[in-house]
Amino acid sequence: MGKTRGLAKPPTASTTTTTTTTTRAYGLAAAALVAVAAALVATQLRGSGGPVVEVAVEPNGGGEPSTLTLDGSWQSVLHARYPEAQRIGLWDRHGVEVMWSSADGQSGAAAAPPLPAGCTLYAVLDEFPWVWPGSPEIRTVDVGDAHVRLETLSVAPRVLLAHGVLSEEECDAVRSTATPSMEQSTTLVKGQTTVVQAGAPRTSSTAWLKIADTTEPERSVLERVQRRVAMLARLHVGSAENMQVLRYLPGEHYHYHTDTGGSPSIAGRALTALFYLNHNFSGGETNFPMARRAEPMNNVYRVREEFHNCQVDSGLTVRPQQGSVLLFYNLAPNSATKDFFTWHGSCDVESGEKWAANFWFHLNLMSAVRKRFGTRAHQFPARTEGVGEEG
Ligand SMILES: O=C(O)CCC(=O)C(=O)O
Repeated sequence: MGKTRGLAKPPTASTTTTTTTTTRAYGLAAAALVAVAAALVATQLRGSGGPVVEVAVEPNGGGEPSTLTLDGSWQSVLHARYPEAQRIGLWDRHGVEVMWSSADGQSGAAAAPPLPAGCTLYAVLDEFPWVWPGSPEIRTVDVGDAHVRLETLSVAPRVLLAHGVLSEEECDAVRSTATPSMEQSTTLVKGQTTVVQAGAPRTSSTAWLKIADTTEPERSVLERVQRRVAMLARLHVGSAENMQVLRYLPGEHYHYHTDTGGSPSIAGRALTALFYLNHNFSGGETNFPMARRAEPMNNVYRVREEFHNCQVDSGLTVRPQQGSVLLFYNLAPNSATKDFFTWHGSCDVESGEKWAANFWFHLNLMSAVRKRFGTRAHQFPARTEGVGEEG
Protein backbone atom coordinates (compact mmCIF):
# COMPACT_ATOMS: atom_id res chain seq x y z
CA MET A 1 0.00 0.00 0.00
CA GLY A 2 1.10 3.55 -0.61
CA LYS A 3 1.33 6.20 2.08
CA THR A 4 -1.94 6.58 3.96
CA ARG A 5 -3.44 10.02 4.15
CA GLY A 6 -6.81 11.71 4.62
CA LEU A 7 -9.60 11.31 2.08
CA ALA A 8 -9.06 13.66 -0.83
CA LYS A 9 -11.86 16.11 -1.56
CA PRO A 10 -13.20 16.57 -5.08
CA PRO A 11 -12.52 20.04 -6.47
CA THR A 12 -15.25 22.61 -6.04
CA ALA A 13 -16.57 24.08 -9.27
CA SER A 14 -16.24 27.70 -8.41
CA THR A 15 -17.34 29.53 -11.52
CA THR A 16 -20.40 28.98 -13.65
CA THR A 17 -21.62 31.30 -16.35
CA THR A 18 -24.11 31.58 -19.18
CA THR A 19 -22.84 33.19 -22.35
CA THR A 20 -25.56 32.90 -24.92
CA THR A 21 -28.88 34.17 -23.61
CA THR A 22 -29.80 37.55 -24.97
CA THR A 23 -33.21 38.99 -25.62
CA ARG A 24 -34.23 42.30 -27.17
CA ALA A 25 -35.50 43.66 -23.83
CA TYR A 26 -32.61 42.51 -21.69
CA GLY A 27 -29.90 42.67 -24.35
CA LEU A 28 -27.66 45.24 -22.70
CA ALA A 29 -27.89 43.81 -19.21
CA ALA A 30 -27.28 40.32 -20.50
CA ALA A 31 -24.31 41.42 -22.56
CA ALA A 32 -22.80 43.12 -19.49
CA LEU A 33 -23.36 40.00 -17.40
CA VAL A 34 -21.80 37.83 -20.08
CA ALA A 35 -18.73 40.06 -20.19
CA VAL A 36 -18.30 39.98 -16.39
CA ALA A 37 -18.83 36.22 -16.22
CA ALA A 38 -16.49 35.51 -19.12
CA ALA A 39 -13.86 37.69 -17.47
CA LEU A 40 -14.36 35.74 -14.23
CA VAL A 41 -13.82 32.41 -15.96
CA ALA A 42 -10.84 33.75 -17.89
CA THR A 43 -9.32 35.11 -14.67
CA GLN A 44 -9.93 31.82 -12.95
CA LEU A 45 -8.31 29.93 -15.78
CA ARG A 46 -5.24 32.07 -16.13
CA GLY A 47 -4.77 32.76 -12.43
CA SER A 48 -4.76 36.08 -10.69
CA GLY A 49 -3.63 38.65 -13.17
CA GLY A 50 -1.45 36.22 -15.14
CA PRO A 51 -1.29 36.14 -18.91
CA VAL A 52 -3.85 34.27 -21.00
CA VAL A 53 -2.28 30.87 -21.65
CA GLU A 54 -2.28 28.53 -24.59
CA VAL A 55 -2.67 24.83 -23.82
CA ALA A 56 -2.60 21.68 -25.94
CA VAL A 57 -5.86 19.74 -26.11
CA GLU A 58 -5.78 16.06 -26.96
CA PRO A 59 -8.87 13.86 -27.38
CA ASN A 60 -9.55 11.60 -24.35
CA GLY A 61 -7.69 8.36 -25.06
CA GLY A 62 -5.17 9.88 -27.45
CA GLY A 63 -4.98 11.48 -30.86
CA GLU A 64 -3.56 14.61 -32.43
CA PRO A 65 -3.36 17.53 -29.99
CA SER A 66 -4.40 21.01 -31.06
CA THR A 67 -3.84 24.28 -29.24
CA LEU A 68 -6.48 26.23 -27.34
CA THR A 69 -6.08 29.79 -26.12
CA LEU A 70 -7.81 30.28 -22.80
CA ASP A 71 -9.32 33.64 -23.55
CA GLY A 72 -12.97 34.71 -23.80
CA SER A 73 -13.63 32.53 -26.85
CA TRP A 74 -12.27 29.16 -25.69
CA GLN A 75 -15.75 27.64 -25.37
CA SER A 76 -16.86 28.39 -28.91
CA VAL A 77 -13.51 27.25 -30.31
CA LEU A 78 -13.75 23.98 -28.40
CA HIS A 79 -17.37 23.26 -29.38
CA ALA A 80 -16.55 23.97 -33.03
CA ARG A 81 -13.92 21.24 -32.76
CA TYR A 82 -16.33 18.73 -31.21
CA PRO A 83 -19.69 19.77 -32.71
CA GLU A 84 -21.52 16.61 -31.56
CA ALA A 85 -20.62 17.00 -27.89
CA GLN A 86 -23.11 18.46 -25.41
CA ARG A 87 -20.53 18.68 -22.65
CA ILE A 88 -16.75 18.77 -22.92
CA GLY A 89 -14.55 18.29 -19.87
CA LEU A 90 -10.88 19.24 -20.03
CA TRP A 91 -8.81 17.01 -17.73
CA ASP A 92 -5.18 17.27 -16.72
CA ARG A 93 -2.68 14.41 -16.80
CA HIS A 94 -3.32 13.60 -13.12
CA GLY A 95 -6.92 12.65 -13.95
CA VAL A 96 -8.55 15.85 -12.68
CA GLU A 97 -11.21 17.77 -14.59
CA VAL A 98 -9.93 21.36 -14.50
CA MET A 99 -12.57 23.02 -16.66
CA TRP A 100 -15.66 22.17 -18.63
CA SER A 101 -18.08 23.66 -21.09
CA SER A 102 -21.53 22.66 -22.30
CA ALA A 103 -23.16 23.36 -25.65
CA ASP A 104 -25.82 25.54 -23.98
CA GLY A 105 -23.17 28.02 -22.82
CA GLN A 106 -22.47 26.86 -19.28
CA SER A 107 -18.89 26.51 -18.19
CA GLY A 108 -16.85 26.11 -15.05
CA ALA A 109 -13.41 25.64 -13.65
CA ALA A 110 -12.04 23.77 -10.67
CA ALA A 111 -10.42 25.75 -7.90
CA ALA A 112 -6.93 24.84 -9.00
CA PRO A 113 -3.57 26.57 -9.44
CA PRO A 114 -3.16 28.46 -12.74
CA LEU A 115 -2.51 26.18 -15.70
CA PRO A 116 1.05 26.29 -16.98
CA ALA A 117 1.30 27.46 -20.60
CA GLY A 118 1.73 24.59 -23.03
CA CYS A 119 0.39 21.90 -20.69
CA THR A 120 -1.74 19.17 -22.23
CA LEU A 121 -5.40 18.81 -21.34
CA TYR A 122 -7.58 15.90 -22.47
CA ALA A 123 -11.05 16.45 -23.91
CA VAL A 124 -13.59 14.08 -22.33
CA LEU A 125 -16.87 14.22 -24.21
CA ASP A 126 -20.38 13.87 -22.83
CA GLU A 127 -21.16 10.85 -20.65
CA PHE A 128 -18.01 8.88 -21.42
CA PRO A 129 -15.42 7.97 -18.82
CA TRP A 130 -11.99 9.48 -18.44
CA VAL A 131 -9.38 7.21 -20.03
CA TRP A 132 -5.93 7.32 -18.42
CA PRO A 133 -3.52 8.55 -21.10
CA GLY A 134 -0.57 6.29 -21.83
CA SER A 135 2.65 7.41 -20.18
CA PRO A 136 6.20 6.09 -20.39
CA GLU A 137 6.60 7.03 -16.71
CA ILE A 138 5.09 5.22 -13.76
CA ARG A 139 2.66 7.76 -12.31
CA THR A 140 1.72 8.11 -8.67
CA VAL A 141 -2.04 8.40 -8.34
CA ASP A 142 -4.10 9.62 -5.40
CA VAL A 143 -6.82 7.05 -4.65
CA GLY A 144 -8.28 8.72 -1.57
CA ASP A 145 -6.73 6.79 1.31
CA ALA A 146 -3.46 5.95 -0.44
CA HIS A 147 -1.19 6.77 -3.36
CA VAL A 148 -0.59 3.95 -5.84
CA ARG A 149 1.80 3.50 -8.77
CA LEU A 150 0.14 3.31 -12.18
CA GLU A 151 2.05 1.76 -15.08
CA THR A 152 0.97 1.86 -18.72
CA LEU A 153 1.34 -1.62 -20.23
CA SER A 154 -0.25 -1.02 -23.63
CA VAL A 155 -2.06 1.72 -25.54
CA ALA A 156 -3.95 -0.56 -27.98
CA PRO A 157 -5.55 -2.22 -26.11
CA ARG A 158 -5.44 0.43 -23.37
CA VAL A 159 -4.14 -1.54 -20.38
CA LEU A 160 -2.70 -0.09 -17.16
CA LEU A 161 -1.48 -1.86 -14.06
CA ALA A 162 -1.87 -0.25 -10.64
CA HIS A 163 0.53 -1.71 -8.11
CA GLY A 164 -0.20 -2.37 -4.43
CA VAL A 165 -3.82 -1.24 -4.47
CA LEU A 166 -5.11 -3.88 -2.02
CA SER A 167 -3.24 -5.11 1.04
CA GLU A 168 -2.77 -8.84 1.69
CA GLU A 169 -5.45 -8.65 4.43
CA GLU A 170 -7.91 -6.99 2.04
CA CYS A 171 -7.28 -9.66 -0.62
CA ASP A 172 -7.82 -12.39 1.98
CA ALA A 173 -11.06 -10.74 3.16
CA VAL A 174 -12.45 -10.59 -0.41
CA ARG A 175 -11.59 -14.26 -0.94
CA SER A 176 -13.09 -15.48 2.32
CA THR A 177 -16.27 -13.45 1.74
CA ALA A 178 -16.68 -15.06 -1.68
CA THR A 179 -15.78 -18.64 -0.76
CA PRO A 180 -19.21 -19.83 0.51
CA SER A 181 -20.97 -18.61 -2.68
CA MET A 182 -18.59 -19.93 -5.34
CA GLU A 183 -20.39 -21.62 -8.24
CA GLN A 184 -19.31 -22.83 -11.64
CA SER A 185 -18.64 -19.81 -13.93
CA THR A 186 -20.86 -19.24 -16.95
CA THR A 187 -20.72 -17.30 -20.23
CA LEU A 188 -23.49 -15.98 -22.47
CA VAL A 189 -24.42 -18.40 -25.25
CA LYS A 190 -23.35 -16.86 -28.60
CA GLY A 191 -26.16 -14.82 -30.14
CA GLN A 192 -28.19 -14.85 -26.88
CA THR A 193 -28.69 -11.95 -24.52
CA THR A 194 -29.65 -13.83 -21.33
CA VAL A 195 -29.01 -17.56 -21.85
CA VAL A 196 -25.82 -18.71 -20.19
CA GLN A 197 -23.73 -21.86 -20.40
CA ALA A 198 -21.24 -23.45 -18.02
CA GLY A 199 -17.98 -25.11 -19.01
CA ALA A 200 -15.69 -24.31 -21.96
CA PRO A 201 -14.56 -21.66 -22.77
CA ARG A 202 -14.64 -20.70 -19.07
CA THR A 203 -14.04 -23.42 -16.51
CA SER A 204 -13.44 -21.41 -13.32
CA SER A 205 -15.79 -20.74 -10.38
CA THR A 206 -17.47 -17.41 -9.69
CA ALA A 207 -19.19 -15.57 -6.85
CA TRP A 208 -21.01 -12.25 -7.16
CA LEU A 209 -20.56 -10.10 -4.06
CA LYS A 210 -23.41 -7.76 -3.24
CA ILE A 211 -22.32 -5.40 -0.48
CA ALA A 212 -25.85 -5.28 0.98
CA ASP A 213 -25.71 -9.05 1.58
CA THR A 214 -22.45 -8.94 3.50
CA THR A 215 -21.81 -8.35 7.19
CA GLU A 216 -19.05 -6.63 9.15
CA PRO A 217 -16.08 -6.66 9.13
CA GLU A 218 -16.00 -7.89 5.48
CA ARG A 219 -18.53 -5.28 4.43
CA SER A 220 -16.25 -2.38 5.35
CA VAL A 221 -13.35 -3.99 3.54
CA LEU A 222 -15.39 -4.42 0.36
CA GLU A 223 -16.65 -0.84 0.52
CA ARG A 224 -13.17 0.49 1.09
CA VAL A 225 -11.47 -1.40 -1.76
CA GLN A 226 -14.27 -0.65 -4.21
CA ARG A 227 -14.12 3.06 -3.39
CA ARG A 228 -10.34 3.02 -3.81
CA VAL A 229 -10.52 1.35 -7.21
CA ALA A 230 -13.34 3.65 -8.37
CA MET A 231 -11.18 6.59 -7.46
CA LEU A 232 -8.28 5.06 -9.35
CA ALA A 233 -10.57 4.91 -12.39
CA ARG A 234 -11.86 8.46 -11.66
CA LEU A 235 -15.41 7.09 -11.69
CA HIS A 236 -18.22 7.05 -9.14
CA VAL A 237 -18.31 3.75 -7.27
CA GLY A 238 -22.04 3.48 -8.09
CA SER A 239 -21.21 3.17 -11.77
CA ALA A 240 -19.68 -0.29 -11.23
CA GLU A 241 -21.49 -3.64 -11.17
CA ASN A 242 -21.23 -5.89 -8.13
CA MET A 243 -17.80 -7.41 -7.78
CA GLN A 244 -17.38 -10.83 -9.41
CA VAL A 245 -14.80 -13.01 -7.66
CA LEU A 246 -13.04 -15.75 -9.68
CA ARG A 247 -11.25 -18.92 -8.62
CA TYR A 248 -9.28 -21.13 -11.01
CA LEU A 249 -8.07 -24.60 -9.99
CA PRO A 250 -5.29 -26.41 -11.88
CA GLY A 251 -6.26 -26.84 -15.56
CA GLU A 252 -8.94 -24.12 -15.37
CA HIS A 253 -8.97 -21.11 -17.69
CA TYR A 254 -11.05 -18.54 -19.55
CA HIS A 255 -10.30 -18.70 -23.28
CA TYR A 256 -10.04 -15.50 -25.34
CA HIS A 257 -13.09 -13.26 -25.15
CA THR A 258 -14.00 -9.61 -24.74
CA ASP A 259 -15.90 -8.22 -21.76
CA THR A 260 -18.48 -6.44 -23.96
CA GLY A 261 -20.87 -7.80 -26.55
CA GLY A 262 -24.34 -7.60 -28.07
CA SER A 263 -26.29 -8.05 -24.86
CA PRO A 264 -27.23 -4.76 -23.15
CA SER A 265 -26.15 -6.28 -19.84
CA ILE A 266 -22.54 -6.28 -20.99
CA ALA A 267 -22.42 -3.93 -24.01
CA GLY A 268 -21.75 -0.89 -21.85
CA ARG A 269 -18.85 -2.32 -19.84
CA ALA A 270 -16.53 0.57 -20.60
CA LEU A 271 -13.82 -0.35 -18.13
CA THR A 272 -12.70 -3.58 -16.47
CA ALA A 273 -10.83 -3.38 -13.19
CA LEU A 274 -9.35 -6.85 -12.62
CA PHE A 275 -8.15 -7.37 -9.05
CA TYR A 276 -5.40 -9.93 -8.53
CA LEU A 277 -6.07 -11.49 -5.12
CA ASN A 278 -3.09 -13.86 -4.85
CA HIS A 279 0.03 -14.99 -6.69
CA ASN A 280 1.10 -18.25 -5.08
CA PHE A 281 0.28 -20.38 -8.16
CA SER A 282 1.88 -21.08 -11.53
CA GLY A 283 0.30 -20.45 -14.94
CA GLY A 284 -2.88 -18.37 -14.88
CA GLU A 285 -1.41 -15.39 -16.74
CA THR A 286 -3.73 -12.85 -18.32
CA ASN A 287 -2.84 -12.47 -22.02
CA PHE A 288 -3.97 -9.84 -24.56
CA PRO A 289 -3.07 -11.32 -27.98
CA MET A 290 -3.83 -8.16 -30.02
CA ALA A 291 -1.30 -5.96 -28.20
CA ARG A 292 1.41 -4.66 -30.54
CA ARG A 293 -0.54 -5.68 -33.66
CA ALA A 294 -1.39 -3.08 -36.30
CA GLU A 295 -5.01 -4.27 -36.69
CA PRO A 296 -7.29 -6.21 -34.34
CA MET A 297 -9.23 -9.35 -35.31
CA ASN A 298 -12.99 -9.47 -34.82
CA ASN A 299 -13.90 -13.16 -34.85
CA VAL A 300 -13.71 -15.07 -31.59
CA TYR A 301 -13.16 -18.47 -33.22
CA ARG A 302 -10.27 -17.17 -35.34
CA VAL A 303 -8.68 -15.50 -32.32
CA ARG A 304 -8.89 -18.69 -30.26
CA GLU A 305 -7.56 -20.81 -33.13
CA GLU A 306 -4.67 -18.52 -34.04
CA PHE A 307 -3.55 -18.02 -30.44
CA HIS A 308 -4.35 -21.54 -29.12
CA ASN A 309 -7.12 -20.41 -26.71
CA CYS A 310 -4.55 -18.72 -24.51
CA GLN A 311 -0.79 -18.32 -24.92
CA VAL A 312 1.84 -16.21 -23.23
CA ASP A 313 4.48 -15.80 -25.94
CA SER A 314 3.11 -12.83 -27.85
CA GLY A 315 0.92 -9.81 -27.28
CA LEU A 316 0.84 -8.61 -23.68
CA THR A 317 1.14 -11.10 -20.83
CA VAL A 318 0.42 -10.04 -17.26
CA ARG A 319 1.65 -12.24 -14.45
CA PRO A 320 -0.76 -11.72 -11.51
CA GLN A 321 0.70 -10.02 -8.45
CA GLN A 322 -1.35 -9.99 -5.25
CA GLY A 323 -2.96 -6.61 -4.61
CA SER A 324 -2.45 -5.23 -8.13
CA VAL A 325 -5.36 -4.02 -10.22
CA LEU A 326 -5.35 -4.23 -14.01
CA LEU A 327 -7.41 -1.55 -15.77
CA PHE A 328 -8.46 -2.04 -19.38
CA TYR A 329 -10.85 0.02 -21.47
CA ASN A 330 -13.24 -2.14 -23.51
CA LEU A 331 -14.83 0.65 -25.56
CA ALA A 332 -13.18 3.19 -27.82
CA PRO A 333 -12.58 6.47 -25.92
CA ASN A 334 -15.42 9.03 -26.08
CA SER A 335 -17.62 6.35 -27.66
CA ALA A 336 -19.78 3.30 -26.94
CA THR A 337 -18.08 1.28 -29.71
CA LYS A 338 -16.41 -1.98 -28.76
CA ASP A 339 -12.61 -1.99 -29.04
CA PHE A 340 -11.57 -5.25 -30.70
CA PHE A 341 -8.01 -4.88 -29.42
CA THR A 342 -9.31 -5.99 -26.01
CA TRP A 343 -9.45 -9.76 -26.58
CA HIS A 344 -7.94 -11.37 -23.50
CA GLY A 345 -7.91 -14.67 -21.67
CA SER A 346 -6.77 -16.36 -18.50
CA CYS A 347 -4.35 -19.16 -19.36
CA ASP A 348 -4.48 -22.57 -17.68
CA VAL A 349 -3.46 -22.60 -14.04
CA GLU A 350 -0.68 -25.19 -13.74
CA SER A 351 -0.49 -25.60 -9.98
CA GLY A 352 -2.11 -23.94 -6.98
CA GLU A 353 -5.28 -21.81 -7.10
CA LYS A 354 -5.64 -18.45 -8.83
CA TRP A 355 -7.98 -15.86 -7.29
CA ALA A 356 -9.02 -12.64 -9.02
CA ALA A 357 -12.08 -10.38 -9.23
CA ASN A 358 -13.80 -8.36 -11.94
CA PHE A 359 -15.21 -4.92 -11.20
CA TRP A 360 -16.90 -3.58 -14.33
CA PHE A 361 -17.77 0.11 -14.84
CA HIS A 362 -20.84 0.27 -17.05
CA LEU A 363 -22.17 3.17 -19.17
CA ASN A 364 -25.77 2.45 -18.06
CA LEU A 365 -24.79 2.68 -14.40
CA MET A 366 -22.89 5.92 -15.09
CA SER A 367 -26.06 7.27 -16.61
CA ALA A 368 -28.09 6.18 -13.55
CA VAL A 369 -25.58 7.91 -11.26
CA ARG A 370 -25.86 11.12 -13.30
CA LYS A 371 -29.68 11.03 -13.10
CA ARG A 372 -29.50 10.65 -9.36
CA PHE A 373 -26.65 12.98 -8.44
CA GLY A 374 -26.11 15.41 -11.34
CA THR A 375 -24.36 16.01 -14.65
CA ARG A 376 -20.83 15.03 -13.81
CA ALA A 377 -21.51 12.72 -10.89
CA HIS A 378 -20.33 9.57 -12.65
CA GLN A 379 -16.84 11.04 -12.51
CA PHE A 380 -14.90 11.18 -9.33
CA PRO A 381 -11.95 13.47 -9.91
CA ALA A 382 -9.49 13.90 -7.08
CA ARG A 383 -7.08 16.59 -6.11
CA THR A 384 -3.52 15.43 -6.68
CA GLU A 385 -1.33 18.18 -5.29
CA GLY A 386 2.27 17.19 -5.09
CA VAL A 387 1.75 14.03 -7.07
CA GLY A 388 4.22 13.60 -9.88
CA GLU A 389 6.01 11.06 -11.98
CA GLU A 390 8.72 8.64 -11.08
CA GLY A 391 11.53 7.88 -13.47
O1 LIG B 1 -8.59 -14.11 -14.69
C1 LIG B 1 -8.13 -13.39 -15.57
O2 LIG B 1 -6.92 -13.17 -15.70
C2 LIG B 1 -9.06 -12.79 -16.60
C3 LIG B 1 -10.51 -12.92 -16.22
C4 LIG B 1 -11.42 -12.52 -17.32
O3 LIG B 1 -11.01 -12.21 -18.38
C5 LIG B 1 -12.87 -12.43 -17.07
O4 LIG B 1 -13.34 -12.96 -16.06
O5 LIG B 1 -13.57 -11.84 -17.92
